[in-house]
Amino acid sequence: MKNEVGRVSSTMLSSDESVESSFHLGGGVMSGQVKDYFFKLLVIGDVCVGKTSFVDRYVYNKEFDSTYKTTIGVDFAIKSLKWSETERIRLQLWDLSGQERFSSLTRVYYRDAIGCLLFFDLSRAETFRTLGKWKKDLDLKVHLPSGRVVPCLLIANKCDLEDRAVSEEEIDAFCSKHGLIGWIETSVKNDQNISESIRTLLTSVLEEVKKEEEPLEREKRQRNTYISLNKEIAKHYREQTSAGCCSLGGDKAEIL
Ligand SMILES: Nc1nc2c(ncn2[C@@H]2O[C@H](COP(=O)(O)OP(=O)(O)OP(=O)(O)O)[C@@H](O)[C@H]2O)c(=O)[nH]1
Ligand SMILES: [Mg+2]
Repeated sequence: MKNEVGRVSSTMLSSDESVESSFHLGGGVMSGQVKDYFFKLLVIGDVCVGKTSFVDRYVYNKEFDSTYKTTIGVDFAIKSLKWSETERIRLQLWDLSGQERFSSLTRVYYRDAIGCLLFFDLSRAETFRTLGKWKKDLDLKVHLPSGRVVPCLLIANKCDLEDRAVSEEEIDAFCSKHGLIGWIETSVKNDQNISESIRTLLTSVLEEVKKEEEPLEREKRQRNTYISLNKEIAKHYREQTSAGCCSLGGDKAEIL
């Protein structure tokens, strides 16, 4: 499977419309036999929890690097993947800085997002305690077109480290209380559960998108049935009229 990848510099963010115009985010678009989905996913959480390392590993297959370089504002990366024989997903991953000083910009960064990876560092309890604040901010500022919250998966990163500061029970409780789709342990260092996390989130995102597409598809089907029924009725009246046994005129039948 060949995936297309690329990075867009955060300096381009000043014109965030330029990103939107090249991506019609959300529902699928048919190109030939393949349906293309364009999804914007957010990668959020405190500083130094491993968000950029995760994106670098997933998108560029980069070797793990233990040096820490904080993200300024936001960085984004794109990747295209074959989901099934008939579906392709084009992903935009928005890797946000965990620094407090950028929190006023999250409304702009979150716009049109359709899924979220919420990160914490399993070895630092303080990064777990701030998760409620991140989730609240997310739910306040972005929704699916239906008004539902965007699917959010909790990433418990750095599971390679010996000292765990948070128990599984606490993580479970957080997920049920805050309506997350679930949580998954990852280690960017050991390349553990990286693409599995994305796949888990995308499965939920696709479910949501298909739910949203359903009423539109139903309406289209009903409209087509209605049109073909009308054609049948019109044909019937035309036949009756030309046989001279119907009181309705040909014009009237055509209007139907
Ligand atoms: N042991 C271990 N270290 C990790 C793992 N993932 C990331 N790190 C290290 O954690 C540090 C922070 O990683 P980043 O990916 O830059 O963190 P970030 O969340 O993007 O931080 P900000 O951009 O400041 O918000 C780096 O030194 C990484 O090498 C992991 O799975 N295990
Ligand atoms: Mg970063």
